[in-house]
This record gives sequence, C-alpha cells and structure tokens, in this order.
Amino acid sequence: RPRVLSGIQPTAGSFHLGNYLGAVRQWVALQESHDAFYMIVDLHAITVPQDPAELRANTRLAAAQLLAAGLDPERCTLFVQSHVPEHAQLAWIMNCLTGFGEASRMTQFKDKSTKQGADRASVGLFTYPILQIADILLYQANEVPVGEDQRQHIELTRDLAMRFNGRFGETFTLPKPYILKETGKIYDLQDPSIKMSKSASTPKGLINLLDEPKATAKKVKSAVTDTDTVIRYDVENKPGVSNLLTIYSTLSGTGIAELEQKYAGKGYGALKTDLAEVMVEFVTPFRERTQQYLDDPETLDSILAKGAEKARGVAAETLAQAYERVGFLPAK
Ligand code: AQP
Repeated sequence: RPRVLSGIQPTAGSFHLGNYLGAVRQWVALQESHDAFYMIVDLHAITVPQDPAELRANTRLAAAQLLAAGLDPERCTLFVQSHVPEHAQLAWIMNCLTGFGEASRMTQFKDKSTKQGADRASVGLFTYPILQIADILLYQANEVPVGEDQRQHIELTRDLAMRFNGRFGETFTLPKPYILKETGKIYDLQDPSIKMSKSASTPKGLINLLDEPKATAKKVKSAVTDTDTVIRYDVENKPGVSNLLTIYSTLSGTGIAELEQKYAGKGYGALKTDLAEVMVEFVTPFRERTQQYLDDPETLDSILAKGAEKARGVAAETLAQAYERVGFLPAK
C-alpha cells in the first residue's frame, strides 16, 4: 500500500471547516486505501506563543476531533509529533541543506511574518517548512493530503529529498501533494477572496466545527454572496456563491450541477437556509463524538501512545539511515 502522511496543528478551540474539507476529510478516506500516518503537530504549534496548559489540552482536543471526524486507530497511525523525537533530529539535517534564500521564498512565512511584524516572528516560524520536510521524509510518504496553501512546502520537500538523495545516495521517497481541486481551498464566508483561516478570518467568516450549531447556521445565512441572484458555480465572477456550493456539495454528496438545477430560479436565501441545515446536521454529531472522546482521556492517551510507538518504528529506521549517509559516527 502506498503511504500517506499529514499533520494538523492543535488549534485552540476547534478545527475549522477549511481544515476539515481541505485535509481531514481526505485523511479519513485515504486510511482505507493507504498506509496512513497522521499527526498532531505540536512542534509546529510553538512557532507562535502557546500557553503550556492550553497546548496540552488542545493536543487532546485535536486528537478527539480527528477521531470524531472518522480516523480509526485500527486503520491508521495517529500520533503526536513531539512523541517522536526523530522529527526534530531530521529537521536539523534538512536545515543545513536548505538555502537561506530558498527558505525566504516561502510565501506563507512572508504573509504570516508581515502580519505579526517581521521582528516579532520567530526563527521557528521561518524554518517551519523545513521541519515539515523532515515530517514527510521520515515516513517515506508517497503522498501528502493537504490544502492548496501547502503546495509550495511540498514542492520544497521534493527539492530537498532530491538534493539529499543526489548528494548522499538514494534515501528518501519523493512525495507528491494530494490536493483535491474542489476543496483544496475553502474561502472565508465574509471575504471570499481570502482562504478561511484561524488567523486571517473574522469570526463571522470562519466556521469552527465545535461552535454552537445555531451560531454556525447564522454564519452560513449571513455569508457574503453578490448583488446578482443567480445560483451558479463560477469561481471568478461569483466566488461567494461558488464557495457555498462547494461546501454544500461536499457535505451533502450532491453534485454541483445538481445543486445548480435544484436552486434554479430560487434566491440565495433558499440556498443558505438549506446549507445551514446541512451544516447543522454535520456539526451536531461531530461535537457529540468529540466530547465523548474528551470524556475519556485515558483511552485517548493510549491511542496516541500506540500511534507514537508505531510511528517511531518507521521514523527511527529512516533517521538512522540518514545519519549514516551524512557521516555521523555511530554511538557505540
Ligand atoms: N481554507 C482552507 N481550505 C482548505 N484547506 C485548508 N487548510 C487550512 N485552511 C484551509 C488545511 O488544513 C490542514 C491543517 O492546517 P494547519 O493545522 O496547518 O492549520 P493552518 O494551515 O495553519 O490553518 P489556518 O487556519 O490556515 O491557520 P493560519 O491562519 O494560522 O494559517 C492543512 O493541510 C491546510 O492546508
């Protein structure tokens, strides 16, 4: 079976709809056909300041949400990144192989550091794509299911894998991005020109999966559309409506063309009311299942411990090979 690897940050409060439709939904599907490794990336989380107690709680919360979304520890390996020290170890090697200019071209860092103020952004935030390279290469992943915003980082990962292999001999599998065209980028409900994101979106533009379902319904009903009334999928001219159609289609399993037909001659109000209902039907059981996992932290921790053990088995083997190739003297 080909292997996939991906990660998600232990976000405060809740995952958002972009995280789910862009990434986690694919993770659930891929565990059926792939040897799947999924992790909660707490090392990445501390690239911005974190309260220690909250970080711990958010890591469990992330695990609970992933299980609630449908990850099955019998079908995939679910673990916490800091439980596998090989990530930081391989990252150092990758740091030393990446050019400063090359790392500086990562647009996500440019965006985020501009927002935070260049002087306040940490060196960790700058090198986070390089840690991500190590994350992926340690598992010899064939594919990396992520949202569109991660494409550039996966390309950098391929470049570095090729560089290492060229310099030290064939060691790493070259990974490919696994990005679905339909849901690779979910947009902010209030500003469909930007992606839905925990840092850039306003509260009204961001759907948090664990919010009160009523609040979620309200956000859908007040989503920005346009002055026209026609319900048509047209990303360029009708980005707000197209975003709603994407979300509706994915959550309900109804094709976009079918939805266009269903709402022909009806206004945006009808579309939003129905989508709000679809959304409530999705988030209500998701919240309940998440809470059930949170109520049983021992089970949660034992799933993560088993996952880490399995992940370490693979990661340690790859790291040992990389250490040897680089020329580190083995410890006796
Ligand atoms: N709007 C989105 N559409 C599709 N996919 C998305 N992802 C994030 N936003 C969207 C994908 O979710 C996965 C996990 O993301 P993460 O844990 O790295 O979080 P993030 O990318 O930092 O999420 P945000 O909300 O975008 O955070 P900020 O605002 O801090 O940048 C990834 O696969 C990501 O592509």
